[in-house]
Amino acid sequence: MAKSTSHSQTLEQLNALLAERIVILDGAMGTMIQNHKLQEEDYRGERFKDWHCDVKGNNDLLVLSQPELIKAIHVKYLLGGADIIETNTFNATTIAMADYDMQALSAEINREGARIARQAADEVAAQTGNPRYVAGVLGPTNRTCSISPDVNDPGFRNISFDQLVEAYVESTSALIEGGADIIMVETIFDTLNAKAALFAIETVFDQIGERLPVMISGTITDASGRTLTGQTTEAFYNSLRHIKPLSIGLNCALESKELRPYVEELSRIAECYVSAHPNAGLPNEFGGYDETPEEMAEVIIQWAEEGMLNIVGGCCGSTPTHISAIREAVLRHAPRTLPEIPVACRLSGLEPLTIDQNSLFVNVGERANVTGSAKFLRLIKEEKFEEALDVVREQVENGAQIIDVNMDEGMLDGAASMTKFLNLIASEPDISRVPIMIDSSKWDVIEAGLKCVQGKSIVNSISMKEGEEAFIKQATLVKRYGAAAIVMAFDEQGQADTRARKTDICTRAYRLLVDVVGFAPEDIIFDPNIFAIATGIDEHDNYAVDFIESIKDIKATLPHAMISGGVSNVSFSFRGNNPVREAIHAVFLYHAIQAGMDMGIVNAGQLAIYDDIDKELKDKVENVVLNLPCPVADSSNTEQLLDIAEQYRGDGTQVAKKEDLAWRSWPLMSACLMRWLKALPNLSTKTPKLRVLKPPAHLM
Ligand code: THG
Repeated sequence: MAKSTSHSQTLEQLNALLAERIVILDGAMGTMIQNHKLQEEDYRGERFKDWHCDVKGNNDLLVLSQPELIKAIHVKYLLGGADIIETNTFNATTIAMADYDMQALSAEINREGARIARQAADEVAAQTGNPRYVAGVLGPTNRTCSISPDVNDPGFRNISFDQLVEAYVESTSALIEGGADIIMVETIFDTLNAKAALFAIETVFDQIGERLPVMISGTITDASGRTLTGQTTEAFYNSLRHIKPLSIGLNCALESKELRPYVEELSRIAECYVSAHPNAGLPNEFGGYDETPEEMAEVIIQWAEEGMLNIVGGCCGSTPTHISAIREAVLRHAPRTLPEIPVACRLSGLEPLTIDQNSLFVNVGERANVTGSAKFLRLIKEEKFEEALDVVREQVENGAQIIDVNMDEGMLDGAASMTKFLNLIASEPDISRVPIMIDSSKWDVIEAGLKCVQGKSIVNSISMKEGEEAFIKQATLVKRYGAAAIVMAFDEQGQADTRARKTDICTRAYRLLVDVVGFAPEDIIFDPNIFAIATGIDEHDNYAVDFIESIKDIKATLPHAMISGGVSNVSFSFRGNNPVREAIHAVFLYHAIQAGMDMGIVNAGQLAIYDDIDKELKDKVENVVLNLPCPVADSSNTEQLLDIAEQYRGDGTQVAKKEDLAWRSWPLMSACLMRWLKALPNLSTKTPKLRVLKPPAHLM
């Protein structure tokens, strides 16, 4: 029986119900099926009596072989007071069905599972006069996209993002065909699997030209409060918010008592409704669950009293009696009111990273870049991944809050290298606690990267260099993968170099992103291009000023958009002289941050402090960065800086003008820089006065 109401009407009804009271979800299917003590032949039924392998335990198959039994369980939950029932399709993806060699039945099981639930819901709705809803369930599958099944090979995966998407597209379409009102992604162990499910759901919504409400429910697997793949509750939410779910919640694993702090956390941070469906206690020695309906209701009533809940039901071990008791207990309490959550860029690795107006400058570590670090390139080429990971770890230890990863080098297979390295990073919790910035000028490399990260990452970068159509297409995908994006000030004419061009291009990109793509403005990070200054070419003299001035324009006119840039670019003309480069970075950042720069790709741990820079050096650098009139007749700021640059080089052979070598006391003079300096070949002390250096194109 097909429903007569449209999906948008259903959503309206559901929203009205959620505004009015706590909504009741059903309980466990497995426990109810177990009570029937079904045998192999019961699972097979008539249709599968000759199936070539055992199917006992394939509970989802029962929608085909024992449809009446499954429908009767749904009816019990509905009569017990469930407003929403979940389809019996937890393991019905092609991936999980492969255990029984039944992958070809996946679509049919999902469709029938939804149809049976729909019939039950509509019949009870007609009897009782209040509407009931069907949540089409997508389970986690039996494979994890973020974890290697082989302890000796942490970069290995036995399932890919694309395979998951394909399976979830099939399940989702079938659930909707069968009559589901809601799509529910539940018991999420691995957020990357869930991101694939959301990607698939969006793909199907696109195909059918309609959207259904989406419920998301994760699983905290231990008392430390993390998912199986190591995310905290907030990091988990940040990874999945992009689909604008109807609700976010937690289910399974912990008993209700232990689940509480995490439901409370979601209740505090989520702008959508919050759900919980805990187990009826922990499994006993026989695998059963002992918490009585009264015991379970007693814990849950406290959550309701404190206004934490919008949707509540039960997971393993719960029965219609549990659901009735919970309903009885919570209905006296008002539902949680949706909080006003301030707009902010909310990223995550294993842990959340929120960037808002009050945030300090965010450091993005630049060293995991094959074009930006000779050492990193060598390590990747030689497949010395342990050492390459050490480079990244060192960045995080030195204060990088995000890690930029770039594999754009002619000799490398960019997509394969990106995949390999991000998979390796995923198994290093001390690195993967921070969000990843996927850096490539090639879209296929970016997309390969997006398929490896469970957190909310940043794409670096997209732009209008190939026109609006390609830009819109890429931005739509970035949104679907749930990432923020760096948008370069780059259009069909090329990279913007003046303040006016920078501001104009960013404004045009912003309007397309926000108005056409529906991109969240707080997920837009503009990079108005940091180019090298003091190169000896007059046209380059105002580059830093143009960048800084454009920040002010963008911040004043494009709400919530942020600003980033590759800071080390600005000092390319002083390559080989790190102390001077660091001074240029410090002065540049001092002014750019004041203008509103939110984050930058930097050599974390080697950032000098503006106030600590030797006065003479600082003045000359300031003249260069701000393109001030040169105080010396017949000279230039660049020449003036070059004049003193050598005495700051710091290779030990130069005679410093002053005994106190300011840079030596800089906090940035870390062991790693000292090593780097020692490794330098003996550079000639006779540096030509004016070096005209062009920064390599790939770094600009
Ligand atoms: N904007 C955006 N992304 C970017 C850039 C940008 N990504 C790449 C680059 N520019 C930012 N990253 C770096 C990394 C390293 C250096 C500069 C920018 C660098 N490296 C030393 C050098 O080349 O002298 C490396 C020396 C070595 O150790 O081998 O300066 O602008 N969105």
